[in-house]
This record gives sequence, structure tokens and C-alpha cells, in this order.
Amino acid sequence: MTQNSPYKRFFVPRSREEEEEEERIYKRYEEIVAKLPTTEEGWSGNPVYQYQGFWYSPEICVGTLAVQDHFKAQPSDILIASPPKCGFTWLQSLAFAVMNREFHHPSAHSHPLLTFNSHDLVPTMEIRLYNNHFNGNRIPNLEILPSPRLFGTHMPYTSLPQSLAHNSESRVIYICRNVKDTIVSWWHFVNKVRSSNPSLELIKLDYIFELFCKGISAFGPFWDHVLGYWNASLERPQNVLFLKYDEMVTEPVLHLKRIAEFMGSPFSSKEEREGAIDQIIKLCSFENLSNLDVNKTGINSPGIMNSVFFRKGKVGDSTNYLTPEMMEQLDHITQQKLHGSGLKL
Ligand code: PAP
Repeated sequence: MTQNSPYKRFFVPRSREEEEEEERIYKRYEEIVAKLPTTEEGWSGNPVYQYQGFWYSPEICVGTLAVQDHFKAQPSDILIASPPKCGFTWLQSLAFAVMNREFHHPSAHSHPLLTFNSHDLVPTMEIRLYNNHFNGNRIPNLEILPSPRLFGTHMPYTSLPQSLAHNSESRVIYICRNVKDTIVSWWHFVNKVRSSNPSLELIKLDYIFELFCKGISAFGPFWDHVLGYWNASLERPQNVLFLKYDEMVTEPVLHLKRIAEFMGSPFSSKEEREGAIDQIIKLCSFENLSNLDVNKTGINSPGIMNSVFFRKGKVGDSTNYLTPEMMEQLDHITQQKLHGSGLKL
């Protein structure tokens, strides 16, 4: 977590006994993860682990177990969810700007999104809050946050804690993206993170592609992840909003209005007249966010620069990287996996 990260305050002082207990809890999770089915080599060259049907790096799997056991949802919670590289950073920013617009006007020079990366403002549960590589074996105290609380996750729907999904009143906004652009974005991301360590070689696209098609990507299989939330959005439309990056790029106004309505704070006609929608879209645009100092040179976590979350922000860039055969293979898998679901990607 960054030095001045806003969520440092969730980690309150604790007694020696509490400290030891939390260390024991995390040790137990590490032992559980070590016994899970594994592949010798994952996307980063290190083993990855399969938990409840999805693939994880070990430390994020530990974070996931901790979320499942310790996160207590409140009915007013709003969760931003997505598979990695599908527009999470963008959606986090939009949701944060919508939720806080009463206190932080979208065109204010002091807006938090101008000085913090959205991952610091909308903490990802299993990666930032409950992952012991970030939190030093500490269970965060999230009760201190005023409601509505806004969190992020890449966890699959079926692995969310009961209190967040299923019968809960909490709301989930999910974003997915066409699989071709997702793979290319994922490949660039893996290599950007690796390039911060000069001893690591860059990974070839063929290698990431082959693993991805087998379902082995972070929180993958990608298609199962998408289907989990898609089905939940059909079963519980009041609680799960399903969005597509590609459609949001084409019609940002329409989608921002849907997001605000779903969050329970639709734009008033006065706000619309005064341009709040366009101001939020501009504030959260790729051009604006990617050019901020905090996102060009800021550090999000040890070894991870905020700049890794921004590359091109375009639809269709995958055509510059994938061969026609690769595209055909992806179309084939997507068709097979989504058959009968009513979902088109
Ligand atoms: P994460 O899962 O690691 O948080 P995520 O934000 O989901 O990553 O995805 C990053 C992608 O969203 C990048 O796509 P690209 O590699 O194809 O360029 C990134 O450029 C894009 N992105 C980030 N911020 C925005 C934004 N504000 N508007 C549109 N696209 C964005």
C-alpha cells in the first residue's frame, strides 16, 4: 500500500494477543493454499493455485480465503467487480466520482481522483485489504467506514462471501470486455510488472495465450468468471449490474446514468443541466487519468507502478497482436462457453 494510502486507517492498533491470533489465521490460510491443486508454471512463471474452480497466485488466494471468512457486508455496500484488465480502474473511478459527487465536485481541482489512483480509493478486497503481503497479517477494520462503502474485487461470483452475494442486499457492478483485448491487455500488464525486476525475462504472447485458453489466467477461467456474474445479473437484476467495457467506450453517457441509478443516486435534472455527467466522464477518461502525475510515476504497491493500469484504453487493439488463427481459436472457445447463456462478448 502506498505511503499515504487512504486505507491505512483500516488497520487499527491491536494487542499482542490479537497480533498473534491474526498471524495464526494467515498461517493457516497459507497452509490451505499450499495443498490446493497447482500448476508448475503460471502466467508469471511461478506456480498458481486452483481454488473453487478458479486460478490464483498464492498470496491472492490467501487474501480470498480471508475475505470469505472475515468480510462482513452491509446492505448498502457497493462492490465493483471484474476479471482483470476489463476496465476495473475506469469503473472504480466512475463509481467513486458518482458516489462522492456531493462532497467532491467532479471539476474540483482538489478531487481525490487527481491525487490518488482509483485502486487506493476503492480498495480491492482480496488484493489490498485482506492480502497479508499488503496488510502485514492484519484483518482490516472496515466498520469504521461511513456507508455506503465502496470496494473492488476480482473474485468470481461463486466465491464471494455469502453476506455479499446471493441473498444479500449489497449491490455489485461488474464489467467485462471482449476476450481478445482482455488477453492482450493482460499480456502487457504481466510484462510491465515483470519489467520492474531486471532479473526477469519478458513473457511471450504465445505462452500467455495458451494458458489463457486453458483457463489459466488470474481469477480465470475468464469465461466462467463472466458467466458467473452474467447469470447472477439475470437472477438478481436489482443487485447485480452487468456492463461491457466495449459498450461503455461507445456510449459513456448512457452507461454512467445507468451506473448512478443502480447505485441509488441518479443524476437530478439540475445536475444534468449543469453538466455533471460530462464532468465525471472527463474526470475519469483515460486521457485525463493516465496523464496525472500520480498515475504516471506513483507507486501502488511494492514493485507496482500506477502506470501499469493504463496503456491505450482502446477497443480492438488486439488486432495488432493476435494472429487470425488465435482470433479464430478465441471465437471458438467463446462460442462454446457462452452457448445458451444469452451473453454475447
Ligand atoms: P486491473 O484489472 O489490473 O485493475 P483494468 O483497469 O481492468 O486493470 O484494465 C486495464 C485496461 O483498462 C487497460 O487496457 P489496455 O491495456 O487495452 O489499454 C487500460 O488502458 C484501460 N483503462 C484504464 N483506465 C481507463 C480509463 N479511464 N478509461 C478507459 N480505459 C481505461
